[in-house]
Amino acid sequence: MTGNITFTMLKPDAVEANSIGPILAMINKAGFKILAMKYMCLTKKQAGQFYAVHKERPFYGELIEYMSSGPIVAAILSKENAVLDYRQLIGATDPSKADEGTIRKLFAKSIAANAVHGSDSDENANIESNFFFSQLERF
Ligand code: 3AN
Repeated sequence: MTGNITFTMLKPDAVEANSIGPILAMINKAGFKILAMKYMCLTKKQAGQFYAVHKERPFYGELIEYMSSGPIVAAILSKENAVLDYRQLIGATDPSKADEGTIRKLFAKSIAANAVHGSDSDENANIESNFFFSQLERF
């Protein structure tokens, strides 16, 4: 299925705002199928591993604190052209620059607390999916 999956997290701000249902509805309406899903809290260590590529960025510490501050929903989504189509559905990293109708425009509070994560490449979609889910957890 390479090329047809992406990995997403609904981040602590979206969970806190009771936006899990509305965001999942948008994801399904856009044609994505849910291949795997879990509701969980990340430890600081796990958040640090997941975002290791950003280790040198000034916001790394803030990002790790935030991502381990409350529960998240992690999921693997499947659709043709999943990575690019999902990036389009979620909108720009900075919600003030996100297009109208995108998930981040509708639900994100700030560039740090920006409601959802979406993989930026097929390679990272696989790496991120494997970080959270075993083969037995995919349907
Ligand atoms: P995206 O999530 O759109 O792929 P990345 O990979 O550049 O964006 O950033 C990963 C995460 O780091 C973002 N989702 C956001 O939570 C956080 N982040 C990015 N840029 C900033 C920033 N300038 N200040 C604070 N947090 C940021």
